[in-house]
Amino acid sequence: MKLIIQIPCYNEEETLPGVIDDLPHELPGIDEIEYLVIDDGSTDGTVKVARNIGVHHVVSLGSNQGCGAAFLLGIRKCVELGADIIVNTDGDNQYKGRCIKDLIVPIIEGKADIVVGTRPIEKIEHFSWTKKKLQRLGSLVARHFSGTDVPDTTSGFRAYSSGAAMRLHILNRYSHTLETIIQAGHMNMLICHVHIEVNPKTRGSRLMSSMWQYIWHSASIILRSYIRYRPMRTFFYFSLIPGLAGFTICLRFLYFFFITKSSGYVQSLILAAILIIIAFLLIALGILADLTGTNRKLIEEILYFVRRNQMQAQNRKRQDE
Ligand SMILES: Nc1nc2c(ncn2[C@@H]2O[C@H](COP(=O)(O)OP(=O)(O)O)[C@@H](O)[C@H]2O)c(=O)[nH]1
Ligand SMILES: [Mg+2]
Repeated sequence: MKLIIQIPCYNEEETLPGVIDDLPHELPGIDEIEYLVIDDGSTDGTVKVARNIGVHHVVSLGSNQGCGAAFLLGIRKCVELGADIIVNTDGDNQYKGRCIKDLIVPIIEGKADIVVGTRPIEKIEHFSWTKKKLQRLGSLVARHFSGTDVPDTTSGFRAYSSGAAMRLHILNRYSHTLETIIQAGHMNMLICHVHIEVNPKTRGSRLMSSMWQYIWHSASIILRSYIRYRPMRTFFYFSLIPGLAGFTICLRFLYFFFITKSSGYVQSLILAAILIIIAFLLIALGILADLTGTNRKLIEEILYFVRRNQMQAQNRKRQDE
């Protein structure tokens, strides 16, 4: 079995040597371990440092495209390089490399497609009270929308089987953590979690520079990912707001019209009609999105088979050499 540990990096020249130093060189059940650094348009010496400290592979996005884009390039490259298991960790030395041995066990045993490292959030001293509560709330919402029971959905310390890596797509550039959990949940992948430890803070989070930016990004990722997988249900829920309001106003009009024999309230009848039309339009949008979603699922399936065939051809070529 081949394990590739990937590290998306944006200006991590200072902390990268510590990350690599901490990574395992051998692990039970693993024949080969390699490291891959994904340079996300770093302007410091990240690439040079990575090459000097013996990182096996360095790929570059060319310009800064965000952690989500870097993660996606990484998993595609790992599959191309013949990885059976891919571990993703941060370039800021946030996660302890020694926990990788626990992270990969459920995949080696065939019990999971994705294993998420659960941080001891309440015990992390450098996390503020607000950050701890936000992480808990984010995880609660993401668990609900993904239908999974992952306690720490924003942890970037994870192991993926090559099968899971071939199926996943990251459409947002900002972060991969929430989108992959929601996708994996709706694709019925086996997701489990193990407890991990974290290192003391090396620098502040760059992904969470402000609380409002974090909430905005996370909410939009969760909502957009959910709409992609459950469009009919989402638009139906949206339609309930104007639908119920329109229906109530309509009842009020009918009450006055038939019971009190009042001929007024035409404005409210117009408002009710507009709200009910909006509700029907939202349902129609849901049906259209659902039909588009069916096509997307077929395309995902085709892409998976293309990637799998490519991987098998590459593995055969490697064995022949
Ligand atoms: N902030 C940020 N991180 C990036 C970017 N591209 C890749 N990364 C890497 O993504 C990982 C996670 O970023 P980090 O700031 O540690 O986020 P946090 O762990 O969620 O607080 C690090 O290894 C970064 O080097 C980017 O555009 N912005
Ligand atoms: Mg980090």
